[in-house]
Amino acid sequence: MEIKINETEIVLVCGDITKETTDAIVNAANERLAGGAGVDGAIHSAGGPTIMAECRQIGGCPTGQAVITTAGKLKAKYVIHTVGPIYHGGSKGEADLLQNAYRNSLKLAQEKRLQSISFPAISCGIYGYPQDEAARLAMKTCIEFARENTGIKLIRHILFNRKIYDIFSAELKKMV
Ligand code: AR6
Repeated sequence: MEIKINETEIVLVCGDITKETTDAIVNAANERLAGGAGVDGAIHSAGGPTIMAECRQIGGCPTGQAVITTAGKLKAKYVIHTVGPIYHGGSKGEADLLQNAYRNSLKLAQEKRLQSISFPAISCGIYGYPQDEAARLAMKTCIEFARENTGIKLIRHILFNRKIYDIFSAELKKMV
């Protein structure tokens, strides 16, 4: 599914983010940038050790913020590492933190003058965010960003299976 907001295309696809050829891919990391399972593990294992070496230099990333490294052996040029919230029931600021993770990743890409970026479904795996609510916030934040900013021409959301693709598509359809 795809929509266009001003100059920016927002695209949802099923797939593996490590195969993406956008300028940047986003990693759903942890605050220590220590690597892990899920999409984080997949990115470090496909990209090779230089990404982790750069993460060690950076040292960490608070929840909702984003940092950037090169992308090692991946086709993308950069990896933007952001940290989504761990879901604790919804009353611990999780919604703001999740929106910040998307917004700060987009801002960083824009500052670096990147034109295209791919996101995974941040916090939708190990961090336990309810997927429909996470999808709504992801779509809302990207649409708002596209309305207010130019420069990024393509925002792709790479959903790892059909179930989460359908959840993201349903939320996007409600907004257009
Ligand atoms: N491409 C696209 N999406 C993927 C891929 C892939 N190759 N692999 C998994 N996903 P998760 P989180 C999906 O758990 O919830 C790590 O250990 C997955 O199916 O990767 O933000 C970190 O180090 C799910 O839909 O991220 C942190 O400690 C989505 O990506 C913690 O997990 C996100 O799931 C972060 O947890």
